[in-house]
Amino acid sequence: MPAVHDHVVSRLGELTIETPSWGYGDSGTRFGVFPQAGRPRDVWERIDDAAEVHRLTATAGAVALHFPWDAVDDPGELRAHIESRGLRVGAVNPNLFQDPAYKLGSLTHPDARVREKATAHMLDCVGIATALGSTAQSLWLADGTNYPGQDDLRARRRRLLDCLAEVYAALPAEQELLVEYKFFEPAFYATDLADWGSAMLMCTKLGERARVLVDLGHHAQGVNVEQIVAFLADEDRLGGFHFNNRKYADDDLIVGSVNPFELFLIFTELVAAGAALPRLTIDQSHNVEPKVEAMVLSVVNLQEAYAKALLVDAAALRAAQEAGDVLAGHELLLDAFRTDVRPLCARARLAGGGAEDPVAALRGAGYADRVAAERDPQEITR
Ligand code: RM4
Ligand code: MN
Ligand code: MN
Repeated sequence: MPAVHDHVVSRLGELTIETPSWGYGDSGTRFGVFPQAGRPRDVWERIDDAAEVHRLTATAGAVALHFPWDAVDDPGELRAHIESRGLRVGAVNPNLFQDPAYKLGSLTHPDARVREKATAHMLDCVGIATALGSTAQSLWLADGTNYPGQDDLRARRRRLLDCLAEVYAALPAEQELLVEYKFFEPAFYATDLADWGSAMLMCTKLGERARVLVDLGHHAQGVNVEQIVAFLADEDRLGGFHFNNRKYADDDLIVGSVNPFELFLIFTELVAAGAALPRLTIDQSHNVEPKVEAMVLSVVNLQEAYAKALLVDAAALRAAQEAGDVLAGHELLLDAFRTDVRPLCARARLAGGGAEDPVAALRGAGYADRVAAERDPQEITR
Protein backbone atom coordinates (compact mmCIF):
# COMPACT_ATOMS: atom_id res chain seq x y z
CA MET A 1 0.00 0.00 0.00
CA PRO A 2 1.41 3.40 -0.91
CA ALA A 3 2.35 5.84 1.85
CA VAL A 4 -0.31 8.05 0.35
CA HIS A 5 -2.80 6.06 2.42
CA ASP A 6 -1.22 7.14 5.70
CA HIS A 7 -4.22 9.40 6.33
CA VAL A 8 -6.51 6.38 6.14
CA VAL A 9 -4.39 4.55 8.71
CA SER A 10 -4.48 7.52 11.05
CA ARG A 11 -8.25 7.96 10.65
CA LEU A 12 -8.70 4.25 11.35
CA GLY A 13 -6.66 4.74 14.50
CA GLU A 14 -9.32 7.18 15.73
CA LEU A 15 -12.21 4.79 15.11
CA THR A 16 -13.95 3.64 18.29
CA ILE A 17 -16.57 0.94 18.24
CA GLU A 18 -18.71 0.27 21.30
CA THR A 19 -19.36 -3.41 21.82
CA PRO A 20 -22.52 -4.36 23.72
CA SER A 21 -22.30 -6.17 27.04
CA TRP A 22 -25.48 -8.00 26.04
CA GLY A 23 -23.77 -9.39 22.94
CA TYR A 24 -21.45 -11.55 25.04
CA GLY A 25 -24.00 -13.37 27.14
CA ASP A 26 -26.38 -16.18 26.28
CA SER A 27 -28.94 -15.38 23.65
CA GLY A 28 -31.23 -17.27 21.36
CA THR A 29 -34.34 -17.16 19.30
CA ARG A 30 -37.83 -17.63 20.65
CA PHE A 31 -37.40 -21.31 19.78
CA GLY A 32 -34.42 -21.99 21.95
CA VAL A 33 -31.11 -20.98 23.44
CA PHE A 34 -27.89 -22.91 22.87
CA PRO A 35 -25.58 -22.09 25.79
CA GLN A 36 -21.93 -21.78 24.80
CA ALA A 37 -19.05 -23.03 26.90
CA GLY A 38 -17.19 -20.13 28.46
CA ARG A 39 -20.07 -17.71 28.22
CA PRO A 40 -19.66 -14.95 30.78
CA ARG A 41 -21.57 -15.52 34.00
CA ASP A 42 -21.93 -11.88 34.96
CA VAL A 43 -21.18 -8.33 33.90
CA TRP A 44 -17.60 -8.55 35.16
CA GLU A 45 -16.88 -11.40 32.76
CA ARG A 46 -18.77 -9.69 29.94
CA ILE A 47 -16.36 -6.78 30.39
CA ASP A 48 -13.41 -9.19 30.28
CA ASP A 49 -14.63 -10.48 26.93
CA ALA A 50 -15.06 -6.93 25.65
CA ALA A 51 -11.48 -6.20 26.73
CA GLU A 52 -10.24 -9.19 24.73
CA VAL A 53 -12.00 -7.83 21.63
CA HIS A 54 -10.33 -4.47 22.16
CA ARG A 55 -6.92 -6.03 22.82
CA LEU A 56 -7.05 -7.74 19.43
CA THR A 57 -8.68 -5.00 17.35
CA ALA A 58 -7.40 -1.83 19.10
CA THR A 59 -10.73 -0.33 18.00
CA ALA A 60 -13.33 -1.48 20.54
CA GLY A 61 -12.44 0.70 23.50
CA ALA A 62 -15.95 1.29 24.80
CA VAL A 63 -18.63 -1.03 26.10
CA ALA A 64 -22.35 -0.26 26.03
CA LEU A 65 -24.30 -1.44 29.06
CA HIS A 66 -27.92 -2.54 29.53
CA PHE A 67 -29.84 -2.13 32.80
CA PRO A 68 -30.96 -3.96 34.85
CA TRP A 69 -29.02 -6.73 33.04
CA ASP A 70 -25.71 -5.13 34.07
CA ALA A 71 -26.85 -3.87 37.48
CA VAL A 72 -24.32 -4.08 40.33
CA ASP A 73 -24.41 -2.81 43.90
CA ASP A 74 -21.63 -0.31 43.36
CA PRO A 75 -21.41 1.42 39.97
CA GLY A 76 -18.06 2.88 41.04
CA GLU A 77 -16.64 -0.61 41.31
CA LEU A 78 -17.97 -1.51 37.85
CA ARG A 79 -16.48 1.65 36.38
CA ALA A 80 -13.12 0.85 37.98
CA HIS A 81 -13.23 -2.70 36.58
CA ILE A 82 -14.05 -1.39 33.10
CA GLU A 83 -11.25 1.18 33.22
CA SER A 84 -8.79 -1.35 34.62
CA ARG A 85 -9.42 -3.40 31.46
CA GLY A 86 -8.51 -0.41 29.27
CA LEU A 87 -12.12 0.35 28.36
CA ARG A 88 -14.61 3.11 29.04
CA VAL A 89 -18.36 2.99 29.45
CA GLY A 90 -20.36 3.61 26.30
CA ALA A 91 -24.07 4.28 26.14
CA VAL A 92 -26.36 3.21 28.97
CA ASN A 93 -29.42 1.33 27.70
CA PRO A 94 -32.54 1.27 29.86
CA ASN A 95 -34.74 -1.80 29.57
CA LEU A 96 -38.42 -1.03 29.05
CA PHE A 97 -39.42 -4.32 27.46
CA GLN A 98 -39.24 -7.17 29.97
CA ASP A 99 -41.09 -6.21 33.10
CA PRO A 100 -44.55 -7.84 33.20
CA ALA A 101 -46.03 -4.40 33.89
CA TYR A 102 -45.08 -3.40 30.33
CA LYS A 103 -47.44 -5.84 28.61
CA LEU A 104 -49.40 -2.97 27.05
CA GLY A 105 -46.51 -0.56 26.84
CA SER A 106 -44.14 1.34 29.10
CA LEU A 107 -43.87 5.08 28.46
CA THR A 108 -47.04 4.89 26.34
CA HIS A 109 -49.06 2.64 28.67
CA PRO A 110 -52.67 3.73 29.23
CA ASP A 111 -52.18 3.49 33.02
CA ALA A 112 -50.26 6.45 34.44
CA ARG A 113 -48.74 4.26 37.18
CA VAL A 114 -46.97 2.11 34.60
CA ARG A 115 -45.72 5.21 32.79
CA GLU A 116 -44.37 6.50 36.10
CA LYS A 117 -42.57 3.21 36.74
CA ALA A 118 -40.98 3.29 33.29
CA THR A 119 -39.99 6.92 33.64
CA ALA A 120 -38.49 6.20 37.06
CA HIS A 121 -36.36 3.43 35.51
CA MET A 122 -35.07 5.84 32.89
CA LEU A 123 -34.29 8.41 35.58
CA ASP A 124 -32.41 5.69 37.51
CA CYS A 125 -30.40 5.01 34.37
CA VAL A 126 -29.50 8.69 34.13
CA GLY A 127 -28.03 8.39 37.63
CA ILE A 128 -26.21 5.17 36.76
CA ALA A 129 -24.78 6.78 33.61
CA THR A 130 -23.55 9.72 35.64
CA ALA A 131 -21.82 7.41 38.11
CA LEU A 132 -20.25 5.40 35.29
CA GLY A 133 -19.06 8.41 33.28
CA SER A 134 -21.35 7.57 30.34
CA THR A 135 -22.43 10.30 27.95
CA ALA A 136 -25.59 8.77 26.51
CA GLN A 137 -28.91 7.20 27.30
CA SER A 138 -29.84 4.93 24.43
CA LEU A 139 -33.52 4.08 24.34
CA TRP A 140 -35.16 1.37 22.34
CA LEU A 141 -38.88 1.61 22.97
CA ALA A 142 -40.58 -1.73 22.42
CA ASP A 143 -44.03 -0.20 22.86
CA GLY A 144 -46.76 -0.78 20.34
CA THR A 145 -50.15 -2.36 19.78
CA ASN A 146 -51.20 -5.60 18.14
CA TYR A 147 -54.69 -4.69 16.92
CA PRO A 148 -56.36 -1.69 15.33
CA GLY A 149 -58.40 0.01 18.01
CA GLN A 150 -56.40 -1.51 20.88
CA ASP A 151 -55.34 1.96 21.99
CA ASP A 152 -55.42 5.55 20.77
CA LEU A 153 -52.38 6.14 18.57
CA ARG A 154 -52.25 9.88 19.22
CA ALA A 155 -52.78 9.53 22.96
CA ARG A 156 -49.89 7.05 23.12
CA ARG A 157 -47.67 9.50 21.30
CA ARG A 158 -48.50 12.32 23.70
CA ARG A 159 -47.90 10.06 26.73
CA LEU A 160 -44.52 9.13 25.30
CA LEU A 161 -43.59 12.73 24.70
CA ASP A 162 -44.56 13.74 28.25
CA CYS A 163 -42.46 10.96 29.81
CA LEU A 164 -39.45 11.57 27.59
CA ALA A 165 -39.61 15.30 28.27
CA GLU A 166 -39.31 14.50 31.99
CA VAL A 167 -36.27 12.31 31.34
CA TYR A 168 -34.71 14.83 28.98
CA ALA A 169 -35.07 17.58 31.57
CA ALA A 170 -33.13 15.43 34.07
CA LEU A 171 -30.20 14.75 31.72
CA PRO A 172 -26.93 16.28 32.84
CA ALA A 173 -25.28 18.46 30.19
CA GLU A 174 -22.79 15.78 29.14
CA GLN A 175 -25.47 13.18 28.39
CA GLU A 176 -27.51 12.91 25.23
CA LEU A 177 -30.65 10.93 24.56
CA LEU A 178 -30.49 8.51 21.65
CA VAL A 179 -33.88 7.47 20.31
CA GLU A 180 -33.93 4.16 18.42
CA TYR A 181 -36.76 3.16 16.11
CA LYS A 182 -37.87 -0.25 14.88
CA PHE A 183 -40.63 -0.95 12.41
CA PHE A 184 -42.21 -3.95 14.11
CA GLU A 185 -41.71 -6.52 16.86
CA PRO A 186 -42.60 -7.22 19.61
CA ALA A 187 -45.74 -5.36 18.52
CA PHE A 188 -47.16 -6.35 15.17
CA TYR A 189 -49.79 -3.76 14.28
CA ALA A 190 -48.40 -0.35 15.29
CA THR A 191 -45.07 0.40 16.90
CA ASP A 192 -44.93 3.71 18.74
CA LEU A 193 -41.51 4.63 17.34
CA ALA A 194 -41.56 2.70 14.09
CA ASP A 195 -39.37 4.75 11.80
CA TRP A 196 -36.80 7.52 11.57
CA GLY A 197 -39.51 10.11 10.99
CA SER A 198 -41.33 9.40 14.24
CA ALA A 199 -38.04 9.23 16.15
CA MET A 200 -36.85 12.47 14.56
CA LEU A 201 -40.07 14.32 15.35
CA MET A 202 -39.79 13.19 18.97
CA CYS A 203 -36.17 14.41 19.12
CA THR A 204 -37.08 17.77 17.61
CA LYS A 205 -39.69 18.30 20.31
CA LEU A 206 -37.34 17.25 23.11
CA GLY A 207 -34.28 19.36 22.34
CA GLU A 208 -30.97 19.40 20.53
CA ARG A 209 -29.36 16.69 22.69
CA ALA A 210 -31.95 14.18 21.52
CA ARG A 211 -30.81 12.36 18.40
CA VAL A 212 -31.90 9.41 16.34
CA LEU A 213 -30.19 6.03 16.57
CA VAL A 214 -30.22 3.88 13.45
CA ASP A 215 -30.22 0.11 14.01
CA LEU A 216 -29.46 -1.49 10.65
CA GLY A 217 -31.92 -4.31 11.28
CA HIS A 218 -34.91 -2.12 12.08
CA HIS A 219 -36.23 -1.34 8.61
CA ALA A 220 -38.49 -3.07 6.15
CA GLN A 221 -36.91 -4.96 3.28
CA GLY A 222 -35.34 -2.75 0.66
CA VAL A 223 -35.35 0.50 2.65
CA ASN A 224 -32.46 2.74 1.64
CA VAL A 225 -30.68 3.01 4.99
CA GLU A 226 -27.76 5.07 3.68
CA GLN A 227 -30.20 7.73 2.53
CA ILE A 228 -31.75 7.87 5.99
CA VAL A 229 -28.22 8.27 7.37
CA ALA A 230 -27.52 11.10 4.92
CA PHE A 231 -30.71 12.97 5.83
CA LEU A 232 -30.23 12.58 9.59
CA ALA A 233 -26.59 13.69 9.34
CA ASP A 234 -27.65 16.67 7.25
CA GLU A 235 -30.10 17.66 9.99
CA ASP A 236 -27.45 17.11 12.68
CA ARG A 237 -29.74 14.55 14.29
CA LEU A 238 -27.74 11.39 13.67
CA GLY A 239 -26.96 10.16 17.16
CA GLY A 240 -25.43 6.83 16.30
CA PHE A 241 -25.81 3.30 15.12
CA HIS A 242 -26.61 -0.16 16.23
CA PHE A 243 -24.62 -2.22 13.77
CA ASN A 244 -25.66 -5.68 12.70
CA ASN A 245 -26.80 -7.29 9.49
CA ARG A 246 -30.02 -8.84 8.38
CA LYS A 247 -31.44 -10.94 5.63
CA TYR A 248 -35.11 -10.81 6.55
CA ALA A 249 -36.00 -8.93 9.75
CA ASP A 250 -34.16 -7.92 12.94
CA ASP A 251 -31.75 -10.83 12.44
CA ASP A 252 -28.83 -9.35 14.45
CA LEU A 253 -26.20 -11.14 12.36
CA ILE A 254 -22.58 -10.04 12.08
CA VAL A 255 -22.35 -6.56 10.58
CA GLY A 256 -21.17 -6.62 6.99
CA SER A 257 -21.80 -10.34 6.60
CA VAL A 258 -24.87 -10.32 4.34
CA ASN A 259 -24.67 -6.89 2.75
CA PRO A 260 -21.16 -5.38 2.94
CA PHE A 261 -21.96 -2.91 0.15
CA GLU A 262 -24.72 -1.30 2.22
CA LEU A 263 -22.31 -0.96 5.13
CA PHE A 264 -19.73 0.68 2.87
CA LEU A 265 -22.35 3.12 1.55
CA ILE A 266 -23.34 4.03 5.10
CA PHE A 267 -19.73 4.79 5.98
CA THR A 268 -19.40 6.72 2.73
CA GLU A 269 -22.23 8.98 3.92
CA LEU A 270 -20.55 9.40 7.31
CA VAL A 271 -17.26 10.37 5.70
CA ALA A 272 -19.06 12.72 3.29
CA ALA A 273 -20.75 14.45 6.23
CA GLY A 274 -17.28 15.71 7.14
CA ALA A 275 -18.14 15.77 10.85
CA ALA A 276 -16.90 13.65 13.74
CA LEU A 277 -18.28 10.14 13.55
CA PRO A 278 -21.41 9.52 15.63
CA ARG A 279 -21.58 6.82 18.28
CA LEU A 280 -20.92 3.46 16.63
CA THR A 281 -22.25 0.52 18.60
CA ILE A 282 -22.63 -3.13 17.70
CA ASP A 283 -26.02 -4.63 18.56
CA GLN A 284 -25.96 -8.31 17.66
CA SER A 285 -27.17 -11.60 18.95
CA HIS A 286 -24.73 -14.46 18.41
CA ASN A 287 -26.89 -17.50 18.82
CA VAL A 288 -24.82 -20.22 17.19
CA GLU A 289 -21.52 -18.50 16.34
CA PRO A 290 -18.75 -18.22 18.96
CA LYS A 291 -19.46 -14.94 20.68
CA VAL A 292 -16.03 -13.35 21.11
CA GLU A 293 -14.91 -14.38 17.63
CA ALA A 294 -18.15 -12.99 16.18
CA MET A 295 -17.50 -9.68 17.92
CA VAL A 296 -13.90 -9.53 16.69
CA LEU A 297 -15.00 -10.24 13.12
CA SER A 298 -17.67 -7.54 13.43
CA VAL A 299 -15.12 -4.94 14.47
CA VAL A 300 -12.83 -5.99 11.60
CA ASN A 301 -15.73 -5.66 9.14
CA LEU A 302 -16.44 -2.16 10.45
CA GLN A 303 -12.79 -1.17 10.09
CA GLU A 304 -12.79 -2.38 6.50
CA ALA A 305 -16.03 -0.58 5.59
CA TYR A 306 -14.68 2.66 7.05
CA ALA A 307 -11.31 2.25 5.30
CA LYS A 308 -13.04 1.75 1.96
CA ALA A 309 -15.22 4.79 2.52
CA LEU A 310 -12.09 6.84 3.27
CA LEU A 311 -10.70 5.77 -0.12
CA VAL A 312 -13.57 7.30 -2.09
CA ASP A 313 -12.20 10.06 -4.31
CA ALA A 314 -14.54 12.80 -3.09
CA ALA A 315 -13.40 15.47 -5.56
CA ALA A 316 -13.79 13.17 -8.56
CA LEU A 317 -17.16 12.03 -7.25
CA ARG A 318 -18.41 15.60 -6.98
CA ALA A 319 -17.14 16.40 -10.49
CA ALA A 320 -18.90 13.35 -11.92
CA GLN A 321 -22.11 14.27 -10.15
CA GLU A 322 -21.99 17.87 -11.29
CA ALA A 323 -21.34 16.74 -14.85
CA GLY A 324 -24.45 14.56 -14.65
CA ASP A 325 -22.39 11.50 -15.51
CA VAL A 326 -24.63 8.71 -14.32
CA LEU A 327 -22.12 5.90 -14.05
CA ALA A 328 -18.83 7.69 -13.35
CA GLY A 329 -19.83 8.40 -9.77
CA HIS A 330 -21.06 4.86 -9.30
CA GLU A 331 -17.80 3.48 -10.68
CA LEU A 332 -15.80 5.65 -8.29
CA LEU A 333 -17.68 4.07 -5.41
CA LEU A 334 -17.03 0.61 -6.84
CA ASP A 335 -13.31 1.43 -7.14
CA ALA A 336 -13.15 2.13 -3.43
CA PHE A 337 -15.39 -0.78 -2.47
CA ARG A 338 -13.34 -3.27 -4.48
CA THR A 339 -10.03 -2.18 -2.97
CA ASP A 340 -8.44 -4.77 -0.70
CA VAL A 341 -8.07 -2.70 2.47
CA ARG A 342 -7.05 -5.58 4.71
CA PRO A 343 -3.35 -4.56 4.72
CA LEU A 344 -4.30 -0.97 5.62
CA CYS A 345 -6.51 -2.13 8.48
CA ALA A 346 -3.78 -4.47 9.71
CA ARG A 347 -1.34 -1.55 9.74
CA ALA A 348 -3.78 0.54 11.75
CA ARG A 349 -4.35 -2.26 14.25
CA LEU A 350 -0.64 -2.87 14.70
CA ALA A 351 -0.06 0.86 15.17
CA GLY A 352 -2.70 0.81 17.92
CA GLY A 353 -1.22 -2.21 19.66
CA GLY A 354 -3.74 -4.69 18.23
CA ALA A 355 -3.26 -7.81 16.15
CA GLU A 356 -2.45 -7.97 12.47
CA ASP A 357 -5.07 -10.68 12.01
CA PRO A 358 -7.34 -10.51 15.07
CA VAL A 359 -9.45 -13.58 14.31
CA ALA A 360 -6.37 -15.77 13.83
CA ALA A 361 -4.78 -14.24 16.93
CA LEU A 362 -7.90 -14.96 18.99
CA ARG A 363 -7.93 -18.59 17.88
CA GLY A 364 -4.18 -18.88 18.42
CA ALA A 365 -4.36 -17.40 21.91
CA GLY A 366 -6.80 -20.11 23.00
CA TYR A 367 -8.98 -17.51 24.75
CA ALA A 368 -12.18 -19.49 24.24
CA ASP A 369 -10.69 -22.64 25.75
CA ARG A 370 -9.22 -20.73 28.68
CA VAL A 371 -12.45 -19.00 29.67
CA ALA A 372 -14.39 -22.22 29.11
CA ALA A 373 -12.11 -24.00 31.60
CA GLU A 374 -12.31 -21.14 34.10
CA ARG A 375 -15.97 -20.31 33.88
CA ASP A 376 -17.65 -23.66 33.50
CA PRO A 377 -15.31 -26.61 33.68
CA GLN A 378 -18.30 -28.99 33.56
CA GLU A 379 -19.50 -27.83 30.16
CA ILE A 380 -18.61 -29.72 27.05
CA THR A 381 -20.89 -28.04 24.49
CA ARG A 382 -19.28 -25.53 22.16
C1 RM4 B 1 -33.84 -4.68 20.20
C2 RM4 B 1 -33.12 -3.39 19.91
C3 RM4 B 1 -32.37 -2.84 21.08
C4 RM4 B 1 -31.70 -3.88 21.92
C5 RM4 B 1 -32.63 -5.02 22.20
C6 RM4 B 1 -32.00 -6.09 23.06
O1 RM4 B 1 -34.24 -5.32 19.03
O2 RM4 B 1 -32.28 -3.54 18.80
O3 RM4 B 1 -31.43 -1.91 20.67
O4 RM4 B 1 -31.37 -3.23 23.12
O5 RM4 B 1 -33.09 -5.56 20.98
MN1 MN C 1 -30.71 -2.01 18.57
MN1 MN D 1 -32.90 -4.94 17.20
